[in-house]
Amino acid sequence: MNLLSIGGSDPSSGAGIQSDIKTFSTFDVHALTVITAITGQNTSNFGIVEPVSKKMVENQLESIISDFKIDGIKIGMVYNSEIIKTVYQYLKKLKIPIVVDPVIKSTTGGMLIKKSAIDDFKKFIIPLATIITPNKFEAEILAKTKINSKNTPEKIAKIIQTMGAKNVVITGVETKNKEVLDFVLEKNKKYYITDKKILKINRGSGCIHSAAVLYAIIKNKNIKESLKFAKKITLNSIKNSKKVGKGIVITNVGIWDETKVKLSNSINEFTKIKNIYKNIPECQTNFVCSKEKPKSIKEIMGISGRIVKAGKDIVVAGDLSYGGSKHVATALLTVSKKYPKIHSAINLKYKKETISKIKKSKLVTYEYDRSKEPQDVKIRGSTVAWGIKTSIKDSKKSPDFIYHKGDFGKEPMIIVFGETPDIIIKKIMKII
Ligand code: PXL
Repeated sequence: MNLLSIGGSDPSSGAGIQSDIKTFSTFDVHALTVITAITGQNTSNFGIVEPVSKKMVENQLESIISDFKIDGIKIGMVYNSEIIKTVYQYLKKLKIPIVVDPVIKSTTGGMLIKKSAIDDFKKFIIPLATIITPNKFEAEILAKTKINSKNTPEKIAKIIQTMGAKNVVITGVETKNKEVLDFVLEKNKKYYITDKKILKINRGSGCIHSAAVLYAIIKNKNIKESLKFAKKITLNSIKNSKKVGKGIVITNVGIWDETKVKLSNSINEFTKIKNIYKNIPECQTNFVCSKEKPKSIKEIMGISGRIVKAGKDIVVAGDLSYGGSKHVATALLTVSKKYPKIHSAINLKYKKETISKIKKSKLVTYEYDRSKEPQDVKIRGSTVAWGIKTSIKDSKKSPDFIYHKGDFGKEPMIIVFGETPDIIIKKIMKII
């Protein structure tokens, strides 16, 4: 896959073209670049901007378009009207997804577009956008209107959509106690995307967000999924940001692990299920996900602590790591040896009501009896593997659920299995 980033050079690699090369590479995508301007800047100061000549921008576009199959394009810094019109001339003919990140000012205060070019940006660049990703400040400048109770995010997004962008997301439109909200306006849909707030002034989060949105769209995710994906990646990059220079920290996408992202999203969804604390067993819950064909529990990601109940609240204690779970990971490992498509599992409290819903659901369920555990299995401590193996020994279909009713001093348990963590969430919703 080839993704093209059109934007400015940032020698500190915190933002701009250099940041996009890092982000695309993390996703194992070939990054193509067209540099529209050179900036002199670091983690403290923004120096000067030298726009690249029309001829040179044209020659870069020509070189790339004539050679590569381009799957998607991100437009970042386009400094002046001449560059804007040149980019438009080349892109208007292309029928591929384009993400427009309408950057106006850097975190360190440098202007990334000339004031005189903003009208042409609206006229030529915004209509190219499959999705445009302004932050609150940028949206207000583009719409020439401050967001407040009268001029709602929807109204501002509508103004920007009317300029020709198919979809609009205004990031950080509202900040709550512990959360940041993005407002999204699709063609016939509007909604908010919420995630945790991280208080860290950083460089590069906007660039990472728009680059990740483009990647997700190319991977056939819909707009909502793409934005959720990008928000997770961005949040993580802020968490992992590093103080590489003397000034503010630079975001760091790090090594991207799809297993981790999927599991982390589903754990988040799990914790939001109403009254889910009632389904957490005394020994607490782990939620795991494996790579292809795991050979041991070291290749299965789980929570190094557990999902624990604290009164009616749910707390995720610990980090996601390979080898983070022993019991649930062993259950998954055992199932995946016979059914390699199963990559995820979670344990839930054994409740009679849940079992009767499981039985009514007609999903595939197996049971084992812990009182029949052989002595040597108990001594070796391999009771989970034994139980799971016993329950699926003669099975023909992969399990949705496996449960046991416990034994003296052993808590009964239900384990839910699925191809992916989000499928597990769907199964849980059917049985609780
Ligand atoms: O983050 C926006 C951005 C985009 N492009 C370049 C930048 C910045 C911010 O500093 O320098 C070149």
